[in-house]
Amino acid sequence: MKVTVKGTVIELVKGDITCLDVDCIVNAANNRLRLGGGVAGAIRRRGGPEIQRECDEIISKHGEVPTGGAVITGGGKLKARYVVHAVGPIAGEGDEDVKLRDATVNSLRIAEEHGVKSIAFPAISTGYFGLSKERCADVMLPAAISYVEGGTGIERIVFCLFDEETFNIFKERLLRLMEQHS
Ligand code: AR6
Repeated sequence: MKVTVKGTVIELVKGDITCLDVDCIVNAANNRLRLGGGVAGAIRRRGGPEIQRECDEIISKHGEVPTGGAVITGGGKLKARYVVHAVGPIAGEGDEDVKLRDATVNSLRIAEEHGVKSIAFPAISTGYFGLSKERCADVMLPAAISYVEGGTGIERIVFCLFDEETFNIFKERLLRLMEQHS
């Protein structure tokens, strides 16, 4: 499913984010940038050890990444040239919506600063971090739309959802947002 907002395509796809042909993919990261399971595990396996090495370098120079923050590394052996590591909230820690919105917007911002034209997000915080998929869609989709409405050089924003259930939740939310929009 695809919609266009102010010239930028916002697209929903189902599948494995590490297989996408985009300039940049977003990792659902933790504060210490340790590539664990879920999306991070897939990135580690498919992208090779270079990505973790770059993450370790960032941590040793700048310390932990705050929740809601995002940093960027190369894409190692992935098709994507860059990986943005966005730290989403853990369910129950408080201010989850604000932190998830910040993680989304900060990812778009740092990607744009690196000249990225196409970027793919997973449903951040909805795996190991335990946030509901509905809540994630309610935060990430409006955050991306309002970022685009502010004007951007990014041409394509993909939400890559791992399963049918998550895809359908995002689709329903995006359709509703577009109705409000028109
Ligand atoms: N492509 C797209 N989506 C995926 C993929 C994939 N290859 N694999 C899983 N998902 P998670 P979080 C979905 O756990 O909740 C890690 O250990 C998954 O079904 O990756 O933010 C990190 O190192 C879920 O809907 O991220 C962190 O410590 C969504 O992606 C921590 O987990 C996010 O699941 C981050 O937890």
